[in-house]
Amino acid sequence: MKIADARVIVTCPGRNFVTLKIVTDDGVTGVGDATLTGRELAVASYLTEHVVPLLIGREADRIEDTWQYLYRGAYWRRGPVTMTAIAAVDTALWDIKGKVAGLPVYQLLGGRSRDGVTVYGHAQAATVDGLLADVARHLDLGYRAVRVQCGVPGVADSYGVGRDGLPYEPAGAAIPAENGWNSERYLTHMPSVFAQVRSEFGPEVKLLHDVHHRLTPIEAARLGKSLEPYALTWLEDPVPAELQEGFRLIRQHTTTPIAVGEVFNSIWDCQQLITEQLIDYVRATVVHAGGITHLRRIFDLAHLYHVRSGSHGTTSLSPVCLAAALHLDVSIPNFGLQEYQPYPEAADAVFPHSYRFADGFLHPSEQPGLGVDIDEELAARYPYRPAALPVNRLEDGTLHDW
Ligand code: GCO
Ligand code: MG
Repeated sequence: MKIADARVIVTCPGRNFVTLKIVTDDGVTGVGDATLTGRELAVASYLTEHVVPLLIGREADRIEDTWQYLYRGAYWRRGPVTMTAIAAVDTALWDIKGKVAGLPVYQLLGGRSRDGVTVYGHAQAATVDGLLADVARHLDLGYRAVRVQCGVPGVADSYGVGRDGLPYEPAGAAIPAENGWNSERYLTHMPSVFAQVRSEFGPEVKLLHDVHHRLTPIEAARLGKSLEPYALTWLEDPVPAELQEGFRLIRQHTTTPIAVGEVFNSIWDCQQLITEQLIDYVRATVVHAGGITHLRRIFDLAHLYHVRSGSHGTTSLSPVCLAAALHLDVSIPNFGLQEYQPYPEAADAVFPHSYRFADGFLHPSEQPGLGVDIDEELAARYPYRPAALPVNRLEDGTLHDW
């Protein structure tokens, strides 16, 4: 069974998604997500110009060998563009292998380790009252875990808070929007927010919070310590993670669990974080961390060190990535949580899928393969629109992490 065709499909049903579709010589198709928000066309071109020509004529069942060929064979290793492209190929080949075997991909990964995948939703509002209402709404929908983001008085653009209560996952114009930030106001405000959420909803619900890379290690340590009474499930991306040893300082000061990794693209981005037990959850995803093959390697390493998975899963990744993530989530021994932000209708229609949400859990598809596809005709009705993530500045104009 050889690869006969591979094509890259770019579509924008609400936001830009890049999809690789591989077709074998006996007509089996597989899909892989290749979306890298704000840099979509770089991956599309990497795939079209440099990867697709290498795929044609290769054995479709040689997943590991193809992974090594694209990773080692490029000489230039790692990086988000390369690893997202490799992820798309890898994911599509797992999809094909599942279809050929007549099994959902999670069966090829060893079968179920649990009944369902616990997901967390995004509760958010500009004010604490609005936030309490949004947490209540999520609990009514069945969520057992919620990420809590709240506006900060005196800060124009707090991370994670959508305007007019709309879901927050910004990618606006081609030129990035400029947000404003003040860490001191944020550090002062957040403990009172969590105090109110806990006192309103009690100890059962899992509460999470995303700092979105905005603090220094000592500031993050202060935040973690001040939130200890509210028993967070995790504090996410407290600092930018290039400096892995920086997490040691946070660890020395607080027992608030730490999650990190949505921007990681290889096991080398988190090797020290994991082996020195500096984090509790690793948030790498299928699409940005080299596909099912490489992400499983990361989760296996994490398992040895009591680190659990907590994969990124917003609407900035396509339903193809989510479908693939669920097969891993349900099969690995050290699953923690899966992020989930429901897609707008147009995106759901472009990517027909059979995973489903019920009672706070997502359930992977039972169809052979990943159980997700792309409707190419419908996709063509939503042409690519350049859209960038925001940038962030301090009050004196200094560029800060967004
Ligand atoms: C999260 C993330 C996202 C990212 C976004 C970038 O935890 O959900 O931080 O919201 O900002 O996916 O495109
Ligand atoms: Mg995040």
